[in-house]
Amino acid sequence: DKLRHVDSMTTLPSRAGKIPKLNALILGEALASEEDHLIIPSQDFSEQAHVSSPAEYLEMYRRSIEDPAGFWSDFASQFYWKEKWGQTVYSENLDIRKGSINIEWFKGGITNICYNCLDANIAAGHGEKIAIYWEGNEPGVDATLTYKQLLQRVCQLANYLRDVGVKKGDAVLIYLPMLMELPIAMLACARIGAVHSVVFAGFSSESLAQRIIDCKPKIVITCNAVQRGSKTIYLKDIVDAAIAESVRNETAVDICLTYENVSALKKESTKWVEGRDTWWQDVIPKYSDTCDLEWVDAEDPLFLLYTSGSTGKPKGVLHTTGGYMVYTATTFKFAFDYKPSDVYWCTADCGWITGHSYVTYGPLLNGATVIVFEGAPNYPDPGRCWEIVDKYKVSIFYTAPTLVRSLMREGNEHVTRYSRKSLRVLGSVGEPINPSAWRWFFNLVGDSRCPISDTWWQTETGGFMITPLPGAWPQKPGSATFPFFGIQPVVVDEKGKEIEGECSGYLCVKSSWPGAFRTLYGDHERYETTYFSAFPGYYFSGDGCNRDKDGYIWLTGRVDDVINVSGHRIGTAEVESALVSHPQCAEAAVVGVEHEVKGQGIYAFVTLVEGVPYSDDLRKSLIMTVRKQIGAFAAPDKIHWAPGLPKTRSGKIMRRILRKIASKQLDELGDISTLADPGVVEELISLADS
Ligand code: 6R9
Repeated sequence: DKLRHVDSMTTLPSRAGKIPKLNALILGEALASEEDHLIIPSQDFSEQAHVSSPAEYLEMYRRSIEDPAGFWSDFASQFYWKEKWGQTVYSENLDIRKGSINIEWFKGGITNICYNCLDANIAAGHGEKIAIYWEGNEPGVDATLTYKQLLQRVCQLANYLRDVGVKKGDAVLIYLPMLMELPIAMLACARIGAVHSVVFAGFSSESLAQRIIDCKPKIVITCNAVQRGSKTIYLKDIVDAAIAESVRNETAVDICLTYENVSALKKESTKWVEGRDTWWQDVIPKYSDTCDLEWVDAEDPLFLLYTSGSTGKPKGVLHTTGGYMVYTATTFKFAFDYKPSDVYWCTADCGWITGHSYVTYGPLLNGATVIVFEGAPNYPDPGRCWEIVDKYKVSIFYTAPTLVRSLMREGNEHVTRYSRKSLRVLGSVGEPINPSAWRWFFNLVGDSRCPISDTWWQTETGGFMITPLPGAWPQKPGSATFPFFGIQPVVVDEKGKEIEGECSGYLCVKSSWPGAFRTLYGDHERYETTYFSAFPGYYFSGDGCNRDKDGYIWLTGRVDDVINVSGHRIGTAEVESALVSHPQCAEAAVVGVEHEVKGQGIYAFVTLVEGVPYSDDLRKSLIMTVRKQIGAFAAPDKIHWAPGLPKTRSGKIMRRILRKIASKQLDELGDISTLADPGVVEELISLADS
């Protein structure tokens, strides 16, 4: 009976070779073997799902690979296009050996994503449906917006932006916490064809300045302050410092539009620069609540989002309009089995890609009711999430493994005192979810009733790449399972050769998909070298993975110099450059170590300037420097004093050895004979706990 859904499966042809084999017989064998712990969706769930069985998935998947143009055109046609795209639905070159990397979808199609999120849903009769339930930091502080009201708010801001001279293609920088004004600002930009660049409001003034200098926005949108948990963060002060720094770098910001977030701080105590600063509440309500659209090409830019890479300079990932729209909407619908009656909550902040694609665009394009939560998930107590779930009858709950692990430690009673019976689908994103956290999430939070969509994707991919379809797949705790429609993942070895069957290697993708990023802002060459040169012919994700005998994919984490702390990407080089900017730090090498709650923690080896003694105050001051330069979330968990670092004779730091020392796997140090001075290893080990 357990094999109910596992019908016939075959090997399929594809655009560029074979697709991974999904073999029914092997899956059958796996079911029989104890160690795989397959979790089968209930018959009730599967029967009502958009995709009910592996066979149904395969049929759609086959079409998406054999006929991507037809497949994606069908989904694109569900949206409003002022003019349809041209003859060529997509064009792509992912092979650096054949010339410049180039991806285009629906070129020539004229549309507007804000129109499709709002006006189109209102035209379809959903104007009175709740678009956003806003839940403030303090329980009991909340607000709602219907689709109609949301459109009015978006239009007022869009009219203001136009009025102050923001035009199609101009960058607008948004530095806001999770207020309704954040998605409103994003949509207002989209409405007039401006390119939003949201910076997570946990970044420091220096990180913010770096981004302002890179994208040169006409205007910065922020608020006076925000209350997160029991802490108050004065965002306007951070923006003031960032703009001052930008001005020193010949980048002026003419306008700083500041929302008065009264729940956090009184207006009078906010510092003000006359002529530059404007209170949102003083100007925006005066504008008309209807606003003409700027129709844009499918390939016109929608937004920039900075993300960490393996060098110190953040990368401005650029997404365009049409493909991103079609892709976020379609992935949202299928991966969460979304139905119009659902209430959806994604705990991510709009400062990250998850908040772009799956708080804002994907859900609103589907006409969904979305929760926007300003606060911290453990404030005032660790039951807050489930209180919110019960309050709004949340049916789809999407979060990160780090939150699951931290709540797990607080005890089950914080969960079980709430009903949670509205929940139907759970989701996970940001890092691999370890099987024990998966099981707690599934068994306790979801009462063993709700499938978990463990969605693997990246800022660069725009939307889900590898994800379960709840209702279709028997799940294995900790595996992201199979590719979404149209995605052809391949596992390659270090020479870039595709490996078949059960294996481990580097995760690449071999053809484009509508939601793919098109370039790094202002640096197409870096785009090509970072993502398309390591393994020519493929997009390289930077992640390692295993594929098991049943074809399930298991992500194993980054293989480059990026650390994933609580689902936030942090480049080791960024932290190192912050550390060495400290006057008493001569050199630094940063590695990731396993961390019980955060997934990975930041472990920094630090060499001090000659003659400077190591002290606890200095340690604190080094950590403070990183907090100040990047943000609190990037603060090292451990500073390890290193009189010398293990280097090769050519001067390269051997991070492999540092990783072993950091994780105390001293019997796995490997060959250290190639080091210029093997003695430093002993010395480092002896200083580990000092
Ligand atoms: C969406 C997002 C991307 C990196 C990615 C990978 C890790 C994300 C994951 C996952 C395992 C998952 N990652 N989701 N690893 N399973 N379900 O997080 O984007 O911030 O760009 O990070 O996060 O390492 O390469 P982004």
